[in-house]
Parts: sequence; structure tokens; C-alpha cells
Amino acid sequence: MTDGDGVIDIVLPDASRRNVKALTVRGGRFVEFAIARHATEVKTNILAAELDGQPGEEVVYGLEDKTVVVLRFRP
Ligand SMILES: [Ca+2]
Repeated sequence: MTDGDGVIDIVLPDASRRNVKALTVRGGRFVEFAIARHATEVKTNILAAELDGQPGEEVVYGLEDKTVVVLRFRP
């Protein structure tokens, strides 16, 4: 995923699958810059795609309770 700053970021669930973390690389290290906390587990793959026509990809995934989540990141 890219939020438009030119650095490729990583979005992934944590071990509980209820929190989705966004990581970027700064100074040669992974740095967590955002977290989305949910009451139920992430059930689907996590996809990055351009959805809104604004700079930076959006991230889409589904939860166990059938909620579809769209995250927007801005640099
Ligand atoms: Ca976008």
C-alpha cells in the first residue's frame, strides 16, 4: 500500500486479528504509524486499491461480523 508519500507501506493484522496495523520504513526500521481496532476478527484478505481518486491507496478488508472496512491513509 502507498499513502502517497512514495514509500511503500505494509498493512497487516496482529496476532489477535482484531487490530490492523500500518507500518512504514523510516531510517531503515519498520515504524507503526496507524492502528485500526475492531471488536471482531479480520476474516478476509487485506487489499490495497485506489478507490476514491485521491492520492494514496485505500485498504479494504472484511471482519468476522461481515462488516467491510475501508481505511484511508494520508502522508
Ligand atoms: Ca485514494
